[in-house]
Amino acid sequence: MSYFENVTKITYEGPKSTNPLSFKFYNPEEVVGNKTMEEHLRFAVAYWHTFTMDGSDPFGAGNMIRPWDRFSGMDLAKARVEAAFEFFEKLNVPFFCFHDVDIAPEGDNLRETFKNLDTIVDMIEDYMKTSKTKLLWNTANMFTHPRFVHGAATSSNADVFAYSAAKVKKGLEIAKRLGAQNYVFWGGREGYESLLNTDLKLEWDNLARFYRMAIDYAQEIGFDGQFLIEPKPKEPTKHQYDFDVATALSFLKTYDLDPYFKFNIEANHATLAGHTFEHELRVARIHGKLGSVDANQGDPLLGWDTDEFPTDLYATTLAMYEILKNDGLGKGGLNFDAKVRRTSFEPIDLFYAHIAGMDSFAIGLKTAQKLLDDKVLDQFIEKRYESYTHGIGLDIINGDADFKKLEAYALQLTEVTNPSNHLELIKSTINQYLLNIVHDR
Ligand code: XUL
Ligand code: CO
Repeated sequence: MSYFENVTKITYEGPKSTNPLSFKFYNPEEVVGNKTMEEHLRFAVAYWHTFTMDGSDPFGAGNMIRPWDRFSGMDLAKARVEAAFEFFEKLNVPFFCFHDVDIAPEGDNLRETFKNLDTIVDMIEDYMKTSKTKLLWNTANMFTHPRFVHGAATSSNADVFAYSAAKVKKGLEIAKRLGAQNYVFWGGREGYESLLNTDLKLEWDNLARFYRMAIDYAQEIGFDGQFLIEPKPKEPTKHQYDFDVATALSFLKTYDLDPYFKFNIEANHATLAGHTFEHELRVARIHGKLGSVDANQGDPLLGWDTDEFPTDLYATTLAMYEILKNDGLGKGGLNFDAKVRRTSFEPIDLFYAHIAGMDSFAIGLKTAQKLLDDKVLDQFIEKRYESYTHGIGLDIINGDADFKKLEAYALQLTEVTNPSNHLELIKSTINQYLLNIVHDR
């Protein structure tokens, strides 16, 4: 039985192709730098957006047409697995990601929920035996159900802390069984609404206790995937604890948890935090903490997490630049935590959207590789900080300067002259590289 019968396997047809169901730039086997595109980009389909979302928003009902919608309950969960593996195969994608509640419905109690999960995980495990698509990461949804109203690990209710621990325990067992490369923690409700009634210190301590228990249990069962924290400043919570990379890193360091985690950086979370995507990637990278990416984009005119498919070539280029500088994502990948717009409600749009995202990152990859090969940004940066390579600058770097020496040096300066940054020249150079890649010159 087929869920997408009008679609055959999507292949690379090149930039001149007019076939909407083909890749114009993503050519999995093409070598860029030292790896194939498939190895560089490690694309993943997000189960929730692609197989469970119905298009509803705070003002409108679900409107998506999905071929599995004639089913319900566990039959629906099973149909989604069948559809998912057909989709992965047709899109030729190497990875997927899910929350526990995406793959199986919750039962009347936790025991039943786990039973439902076991049934579906059995089925997924079976599919994975013959599919090339692997599990990039899984996670536990600890934000949708009303029990998480006050948070999960940071809830004021210890029963909820325990419930959350049980869900993550199960999630780690599933990760181990399915060979997940990573396990993600996104604390959608780990934060506060008001400080008037919040014991901030207790909540932070509890979050650290929770992470410690997760590390211990992963070690106990021999799960060797990478733990990832996905920062987000707000939404649904007014103030989320894992606000951005810098905040989450300081939390991890305070509790001596930093050796066990890297970050899963989401583009739209970065912009919600008032940063660029590349800022978050850079901060994670320079601390050796760039683990994985939720590849999407926001809308500058809307102030929330719109989770659009990434099509901004400037953003994908600068993101891939950071990833190449990081020598790749290791166990991580580019997960399309992205949804089709409510107005794109036909099943075929799921393919169009992923193709758009994959082609956009392929262009970003090729452009970034060329920028690196030609040392374009490196040269600008080298020149800009040149004053630290000799004289007083080198003394500062080498620890051979103190305030007294610097004062003496400053006093004998007759004038301080600064060179221009030439930022517009840099931007137009990047445009030139982008257009040359797109036109294959
Ligand atoms: C929410 C979000 C999540 C995480 C996984 O903004 O990004 O889907 O990626 O829980
Ligand atoms: Co995400």
